[in-house]
Amino acid sequence: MQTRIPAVMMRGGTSKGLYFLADDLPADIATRDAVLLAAMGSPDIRQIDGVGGADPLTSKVAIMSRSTRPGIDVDYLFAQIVVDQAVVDTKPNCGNMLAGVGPFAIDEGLVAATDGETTVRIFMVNSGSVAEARIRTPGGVVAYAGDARIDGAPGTAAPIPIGFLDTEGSACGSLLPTGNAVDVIDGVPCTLIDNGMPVVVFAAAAVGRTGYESRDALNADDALKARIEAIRLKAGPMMNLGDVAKQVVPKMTLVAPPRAGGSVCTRTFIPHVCHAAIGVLGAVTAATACVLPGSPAAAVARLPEGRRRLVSVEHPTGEFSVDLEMEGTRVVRAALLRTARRLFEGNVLVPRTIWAGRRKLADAAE
Ligand code: NQM
Repeated sequence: MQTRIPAVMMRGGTSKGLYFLADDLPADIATRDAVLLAAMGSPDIRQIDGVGGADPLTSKVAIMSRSTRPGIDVDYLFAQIVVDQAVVDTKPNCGNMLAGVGPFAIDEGLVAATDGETTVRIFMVNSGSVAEARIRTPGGVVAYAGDARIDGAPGTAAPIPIGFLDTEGSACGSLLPTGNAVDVIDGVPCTLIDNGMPVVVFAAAAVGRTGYESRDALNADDALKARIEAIRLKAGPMMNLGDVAKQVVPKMTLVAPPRAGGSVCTRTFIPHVCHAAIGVLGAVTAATACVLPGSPAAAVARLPEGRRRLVSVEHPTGEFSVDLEMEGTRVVRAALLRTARRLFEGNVLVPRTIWAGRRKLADAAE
């Protein structure tokens, strides 16, 4: 016997995962996590017994509910389902899955659409901060088709502009949890920073790499991965994250001078696999490191001047433009463009031994 749980699979930006209504999942967190692991098929490197895509970028879950907070439409909780470990990490946020939240909320009737465009104000539970997404809704219905292109996802789709206001210190308590623009760990000058995502930013050259290596080459580079993990484990407590051995933060971003007309070149480990592109809040945070005087990122970045700065973050499959609004040297607002698409709708099934479901037993499926 299995339990059917209503779920929608969506591409959000350059990620993909299951979107749930909170009311359809167990209220008890341990049971919820067991359900999510079973749904995705973790722990298993192929996730063969679940619907996860056997990659951190496709092993993600978004849990939504109507918000009771003033001025907010929907609460969004993100969960990273670790592929090869029985770990569900709700510490980090995910700005890519965030792109699917507005369309999902409208499609599921959590938010009433207006004709033309609907602004959805989203409380991001993981980070305690707010994002505002603008969704195209001609005739009050979500339009997924459009002409916006983002690197890391093929084709074009309707644009979803997203603005972030209060992302500083999302998990670490402050933008620079050590108070420094530079901390030296294992001989490598690093910036320990959190503008929406805890990230350790350091020069690729400081670990003997160019920063232009392919994702595959970096994923095969065991010596580099071991060195980066040693730095990460030391950075975690310094960033107020405690022991991060079983957490997917901080992310680790190598920076190098831009070489494709952008502002900075990046390679990001999330944290044990190199990202095919770069995370959304990871990119906001890396861009923020670039405008930080004296940081390793500032040393290699080529930035525009002014109060509004479009920082083009190069990554393995293209670039990600982050629009930073500055007050002096401080970033007060970040905006960017994503797309999303509803891919599959129905029920995901988990063994009844894991959860018998909210509804009466007769509703459980064979
Ligand atoms: O940084 C991957 C992604 C992410 C996270 C990761 C993200 C973000 O690209 O906001 O979107 O860094 O694990 O989906």
